[in-house]
Amino acid sequence: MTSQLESLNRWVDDVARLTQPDRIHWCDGSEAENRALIAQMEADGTLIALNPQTHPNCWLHRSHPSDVARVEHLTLVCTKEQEDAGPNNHWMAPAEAHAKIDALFAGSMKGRTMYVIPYCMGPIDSPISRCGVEITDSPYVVVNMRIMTRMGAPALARIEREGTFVKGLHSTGDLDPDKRWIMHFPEELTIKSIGSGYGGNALLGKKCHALRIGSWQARSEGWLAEHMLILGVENPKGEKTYVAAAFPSACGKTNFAMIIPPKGYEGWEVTTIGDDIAWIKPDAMGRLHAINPENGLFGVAPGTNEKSNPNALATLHANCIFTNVALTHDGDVWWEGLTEEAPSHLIDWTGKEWTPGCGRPAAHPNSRFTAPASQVPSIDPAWEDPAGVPISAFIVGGRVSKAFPLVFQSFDWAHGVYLAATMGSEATAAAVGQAAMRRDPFAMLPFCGYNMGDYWAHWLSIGRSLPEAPGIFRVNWFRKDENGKFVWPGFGDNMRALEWIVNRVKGRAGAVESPYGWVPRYADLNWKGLEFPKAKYDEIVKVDREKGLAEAADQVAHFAQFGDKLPKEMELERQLLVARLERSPAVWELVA
Ligand code: TSX
Ligand code: MN
Repeated sequence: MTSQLESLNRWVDDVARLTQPDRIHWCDGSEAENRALIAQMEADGTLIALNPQTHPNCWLHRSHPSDVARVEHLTLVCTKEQEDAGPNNHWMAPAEAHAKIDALFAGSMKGRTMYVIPYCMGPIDSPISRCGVEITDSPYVVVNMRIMTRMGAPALARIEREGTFVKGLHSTGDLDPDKRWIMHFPEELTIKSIGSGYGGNALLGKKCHALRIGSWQARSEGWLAEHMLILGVENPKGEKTYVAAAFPSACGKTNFAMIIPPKGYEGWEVTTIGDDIAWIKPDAMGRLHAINPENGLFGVAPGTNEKSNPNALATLHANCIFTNVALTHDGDVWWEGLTEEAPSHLIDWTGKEWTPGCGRPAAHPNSRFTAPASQVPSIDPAWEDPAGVPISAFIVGGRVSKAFPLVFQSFDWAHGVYLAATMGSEATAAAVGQAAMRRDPFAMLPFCGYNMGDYWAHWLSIGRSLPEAPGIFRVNWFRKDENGKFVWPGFGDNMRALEWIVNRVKGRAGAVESPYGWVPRYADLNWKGLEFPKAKYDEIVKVDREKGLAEAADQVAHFAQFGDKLPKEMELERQLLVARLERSPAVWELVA
């Protein structure tokens, strides 16, 4: 088979000449094709069938033990000018990068089949969606791409119609960590990845296309490609509000995307549009509309359980691929945190016998599930709406044990961009005293395909263009008391912060001005169904002046990295925070 599109055929020919596969297979995305690939992988041991009674059409894959995560030091952005990649990216000149990686691609598919995967990021009929073609020699990548993207014939038809697509070339190579590269050429809309079969390195539609190349395209075309979940909140009156939220890793982003309203919230509903990536574009009226460019979840398994995320668990009953989790004797899967007590015997993620207390984790800490988004019980009816959903608020957050209140609203758009540009999580190291912040601006540090200073300027510019900009909020579910215990119950009860956020943007919730931003008073939150006295609330809202000043001082070095790419507004917002803190009491507290 070949395509109607000359440029696509030529590229496929060039790649085949370089990599020398035995066969070329153009993926049509059909059920029959998927079944044949799975049968082949089951036969050669790449996939292990799970129990068809409890997990129909589900498979376990064990990766090479040295190939279990993204590799940031080998992930490059290769722009003509190094300054365009910025201090937030590893950089190599494009000519040198192509030469280096093409040498590794030479003959890398000998004896193997080369798969050509046309895919669409986002609903096939959405003007916000963008297409790509991934060439890979990994059938595991093909079956994962079929869950994670709209893959096959409809995507190819759109590519032929539009004439443009992002080129992604992937080869498993010999999995030698010293011959592993994930290279991005945003100016050529090209990705090249070799030496890893792991999701983030090999499923090129996700982080590589939808975020790194996507953010580059978004900047030049006037939209946003963000590392954000999208959810809908419907109140008992049937009024629906959509928000997008960015959190660094280990903050429970997928859990928040599928939050179940707690006791006291009868008649409320939260629905899920996406759990990882949002493509957001102003419509003709200047309202921001968002789509989820993905078609599935590629979620971290450990910690997922009936309490933390019942919706995710229910998603995993069928048609899923599990990577690097443990296997039970009856063909079921298990991971740390799934149940309080581990089964008495398991096969661990490397295929070895495992018993509780043997000193090794049964599932790899970064083990994953690949699951169709359509199976999420809370999936929003509009999740495939080609127009996207209107975004009323942005939420950003981090994992901080002191200093930052549970929830607060920025004073304006530029202050909101500043709150997101300085967000991060406390480094959990045992270091005593001052906890250092590991900053992850907009949760985009590993995923922004260009200079982060330019990215903040792009956010400022988008805000200026909007007649009614969404509110920007910062949250922190992780404040601890003097004994190191979490004060806020989190999980479903985060709904209380979410309701306040929704009401704020509708202009019907109160707040007071704190040094950090607008904070809800105790009476501004809905406490129905939860015993949470005001004294406890005061603990997670109060602002310690010295901690705040230390935080603001720590931001100086963070900003300095970006030199003259740093928008003036960022440093001015930092100085305004310092000024507010210097005039506040040693401990700023709510009066009412
Ligand atoms: O995902 C989390 N969220 C967001 C949920 C919508 N987690 C899990 C850790 C991140 C992967 C949380 N952990 C959250 C949270 O809001 N909060 C906490 C901290 C916490 C942990 C245990 C308790 C309370 C708070 N203990 C009891 O509830 C008994
Ligand atoms: Mn992510």
